[in-house]
Amino acid sequence: MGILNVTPDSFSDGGRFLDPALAVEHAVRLVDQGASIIDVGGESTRPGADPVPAEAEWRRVGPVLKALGAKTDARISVDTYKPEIAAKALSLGADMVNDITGLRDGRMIRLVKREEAAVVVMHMKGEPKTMQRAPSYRDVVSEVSAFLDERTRAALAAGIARDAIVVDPGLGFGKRPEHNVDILRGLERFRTLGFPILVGPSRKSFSCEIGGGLPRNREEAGIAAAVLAVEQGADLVRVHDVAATAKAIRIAEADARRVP
Ligand code: HH2
Repeated sequence: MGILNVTPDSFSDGGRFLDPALAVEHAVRLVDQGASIIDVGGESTRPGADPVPAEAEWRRVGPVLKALGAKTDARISVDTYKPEIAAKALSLGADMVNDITGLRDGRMIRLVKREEAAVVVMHMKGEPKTMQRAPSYRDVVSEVSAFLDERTRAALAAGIARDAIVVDPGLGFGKRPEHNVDILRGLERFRTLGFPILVGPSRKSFSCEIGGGLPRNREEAGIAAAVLAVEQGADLVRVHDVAATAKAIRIAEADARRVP
């Protein structure tokens, strides 16, 4: 999954793709590099970020979503927790809703069901504005897993198809660095939920801590984290650096096949 942030303030690519033409060009490039899904977002949810009104969010993503369908065969995901934005995106041909609030809004559940869309159900502790103020867990993998279990049961009970659902433990969303590393190392434990697993480690500061602080910059740290995630059973990785990540994953997979 390639990231397309149409925002002025995303933590790593804010302001780069506010021009719809540049955004579409970037999406096409990500697909050429190996992305099979493009995730279009119009609100930064980095720690400390303020919510964006729906009108402003749509002014950012609407023109891009309108143009994108004709430019690529890749699946289109919309990164929003607002049902009104998701509804407009799906009516323009988006295939998937990436909901960082894990379908906590009943209107979103009903919309996804009605439109027969795919959905990413993500875990977040708190909300972006305050989520990094001393988050704590007894056992982060168990607690995140219990939340995803509860939300996916609600989705199934409302009639959303089992094969439309993807789960995501929400790296960096109300988690300290050690929580994120525990999730990456314990990713296999999410398999018991019975859904494909998506993770988004890309350029997040915690990934510089893997390997005892070996990666020096966020790009290479994120790529290493994506490789680890795939080795631990992730089905999808949400990344900015599609070309380098795809190459690194292919190398690691080829290596795994050679080891007796
Ligand atoms: N991370 C971000 C945004 N959306 N969605 C899912 N499912 N999983 C993630 O880990 C995830 C996500 C944050 O990254 P980014 O989009 O690069 O930054 P910003 O929120 O500042 O736009």
